[in-house]
Amino acid sequence: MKTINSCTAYAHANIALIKYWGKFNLEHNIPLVSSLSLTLDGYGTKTRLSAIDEEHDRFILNGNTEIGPPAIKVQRFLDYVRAQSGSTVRCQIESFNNFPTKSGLASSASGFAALAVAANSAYKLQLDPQALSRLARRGSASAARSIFDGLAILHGGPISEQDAYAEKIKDCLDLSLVIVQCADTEKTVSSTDGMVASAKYSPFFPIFVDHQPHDLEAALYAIESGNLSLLGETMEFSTLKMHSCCLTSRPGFWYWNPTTIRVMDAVTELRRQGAQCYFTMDAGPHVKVLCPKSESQHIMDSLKSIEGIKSIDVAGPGPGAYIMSEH
Ligand code: 2P0
Repeated sequence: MKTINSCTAYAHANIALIKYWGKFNLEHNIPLVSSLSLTLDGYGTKTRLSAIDEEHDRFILNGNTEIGPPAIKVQRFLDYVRAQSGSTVRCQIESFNNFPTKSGLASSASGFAALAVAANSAYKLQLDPQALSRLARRGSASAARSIFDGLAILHGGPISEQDAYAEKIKDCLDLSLVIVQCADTEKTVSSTDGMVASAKYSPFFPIFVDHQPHDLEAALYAIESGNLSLLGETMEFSTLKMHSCCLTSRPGFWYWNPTTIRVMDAVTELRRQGAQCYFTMDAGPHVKVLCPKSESQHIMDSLKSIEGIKSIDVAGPGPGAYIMSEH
């Protein structure tokens, strides 16, 4: 039996500008569409992994020992790591998010990216960034993108497991996301359940999938040519198509609340007045507003008094996942 070292890793959350929604392969967690994201500074997960002499792994999230689905997901992920490494050592995983968990702020992205980096070191898998991204994807597809700093594209579609990884995209845009928290409760429909239901029931889902290559191409062209308005408009189109699939599932479901709508309204009005700002929402009620860094303070000041907002903050591009200590 091979032993393992302890390891602490850190990863930042990312927000999809062009959304992943739907699975090509549920078992290997291969997304049905490619997606594009921005890894954020300031929103992260710190994860410490250490060996324990027990029958099962122990997952402690924000100080609470998890049982049920989150613990099972982590255990399954580590079973895969152990199968790759030839080790049978069980471990304790202690994770801390510095932002709300399971609310649509991408905690599973930072969580599984940090866990992948820690497990790669502890179980001595010696994975390169592309393989690390593939490993993180098995935990949560969005986690594959948090391995990298700034903008990243995650490849999806009817592709092999080997081809389903993320890679970094270079950019010259000085982007910020104003993060508007519109609730302090956990979401009721998980992302996985939401996307599986959308694919099964929504008549709009095939349209979302059909449009994805064009949306990605437009976003990549916008990034390359420094065209923020094209990037922002394409981003809004992507999120509205994703949420249309949720609304038209059977039964329909929605991640938004009245505050979400008020913020969307305000962003649209600010744009009418000449500001460069665009909204996107994930599997939760929060609104993330894309804007140039130079306008982020003005956007934040203009939105902060909207009824129902729990907090508002600005995030810029953040670093990729990294090891903090190996003992
Ligand atoms: C994304 N989301 O591209 C999309 C947009 C939420 C909305 O990826 O099933 O936790 O574990 O692979 O990555 C959130 O879902 O889902 C997500 P699984 P994940 O960011």
